[in-house]
Amino acid sequence: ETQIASLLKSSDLFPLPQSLKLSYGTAGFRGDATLLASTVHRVGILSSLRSLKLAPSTIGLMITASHNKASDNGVKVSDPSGGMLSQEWEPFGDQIANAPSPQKLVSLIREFVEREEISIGGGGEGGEVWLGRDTRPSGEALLRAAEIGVSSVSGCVAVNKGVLTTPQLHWMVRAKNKGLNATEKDYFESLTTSFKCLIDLIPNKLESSKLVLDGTNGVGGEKMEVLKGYLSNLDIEIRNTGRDGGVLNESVGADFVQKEKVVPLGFGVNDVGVRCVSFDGDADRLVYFYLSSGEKKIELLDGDKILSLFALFVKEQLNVLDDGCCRLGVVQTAYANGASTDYLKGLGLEVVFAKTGVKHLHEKAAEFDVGIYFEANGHGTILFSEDYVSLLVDKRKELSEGSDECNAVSRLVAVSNLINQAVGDAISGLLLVEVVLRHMGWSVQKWNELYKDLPSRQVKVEVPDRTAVVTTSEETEALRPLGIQDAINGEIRKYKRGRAFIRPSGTEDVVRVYAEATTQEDADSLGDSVAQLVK
Ligand code: 16G
Ligand code: ZN
Repeated sequence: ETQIASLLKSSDLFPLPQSLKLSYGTAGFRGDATLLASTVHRVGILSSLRSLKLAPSTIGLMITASHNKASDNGVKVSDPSGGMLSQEWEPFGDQIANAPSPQKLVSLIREFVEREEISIGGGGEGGEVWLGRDTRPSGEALLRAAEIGVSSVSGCVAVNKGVLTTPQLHWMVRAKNKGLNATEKDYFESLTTSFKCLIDLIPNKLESSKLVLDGTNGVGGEKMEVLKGYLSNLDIEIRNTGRDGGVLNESVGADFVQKEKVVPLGFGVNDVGVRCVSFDGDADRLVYFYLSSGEKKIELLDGDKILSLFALFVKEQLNVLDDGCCRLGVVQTAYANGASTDYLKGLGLEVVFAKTGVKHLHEKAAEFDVGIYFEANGHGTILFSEDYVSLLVDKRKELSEGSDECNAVSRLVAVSNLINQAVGDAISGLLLVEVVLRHMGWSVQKWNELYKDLPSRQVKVEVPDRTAVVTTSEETEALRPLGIQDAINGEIRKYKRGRAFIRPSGTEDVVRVYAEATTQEDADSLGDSVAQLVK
């Protein structure tokens, strides 16, 4: 009963704003920051319950709205593995976030606690929630709301980890639950150690050229500056750090660069030919680019191209080992450029497709010994199964130091330590791209030539009810409205190498159309005619 009183008391502090209707979408809850205190407070409560349910374990709670505008914010939860909150708990998240009154909220919590058999304050293990936030001005107050929510569940403590990238928090939560060193410093040290190891293993090291980072005026640029202090082997200039008056995500960052295909603010004619990279607002996405002429238009190296580079490198190491027993797989979404899929299949790789949203790709990649996944927008990582890593570590003991096989094994083990095993991470992704380019002796231009993207077009269509569109699990075909897929197929057939699909957005009230063909005119025209079918 004191528990109920405590929940009621803390919920009274955070009334639900009128007309707020939220759903825990592909990226947690997001919205205008001024409306989110009650949501974040309630997600604090949810995180405590999750921690108690899985006791003893630590849960992560991240306050960020990623690539969205600076005045927005959001909240998402990391499970003990460092992965996204289990989908089974999302409906409960929706229910409590929308509960109209503290009384209703408490009764929903009571019901849930009973059903899930969560023991609160029963002398068992306590709960622990680690909190992080990006650099948004609203973050500090929202973090305070989360802390109050977490501690209103008896036996649970909130630990404020301050400003972090999303992948840093996920990494720390994962490490903590594995009983490993789990501070931010440990994160930087783990990355730098494996990066240096990979650089040392490069056979013919050439002088490397400068890399320029667009930090999107957010947390990623700030953290890269810290990391720079640990590294002697990386020539990097960091722009858009947020200190020079720039606004978070405003005409800068990975989302802007990937969607608009133009240079971010702070880049221009002096950068022609230079290797550049953009992070998003919470540094879980990266895309590379370069200017080929003095204009604003860029050559984009998106998630698909990063995936291809990684796949090539991993495959090269596996070939040295002649390791037929390693199941290497790649996971893409329907948005992957058709040319990238052809390229990967041409390498002899197994390519599978997942629904849009990191959790779906992650799940499929985890089925392989080594699973590489990327969304075209730049979110992705490489997952190594624990069994496969121990097999490698054992194997290394039998190999003679300095042999090709030994080096290949060492590279794979170092990659598994460098690349974030919890979620896509712009910082570790950047370090791996830099290693692989140096290993291959490639410029960014040379890397771009792996394959040529097919021209594509994306259209969003506003509809009265986007849930009327239902797709297959890979989102490549529409099952509803009835007959629409036949009509889409009819349009596709009119174009050489035509491909198109529709899907309801998970983050906006629209239906998205993607179209691809051999020329930009054809891709545009296919996109427009499919959009007409949706209207
Ligand atoms: C979210 C997803 C992202 C996906 C995007 C699609 C996470 C962490 N983020 O931002 O992966 O590409 O949604 O948005 O899962 P849409 O459904 O509106 O097209
Ligand atoms: Zn992000």
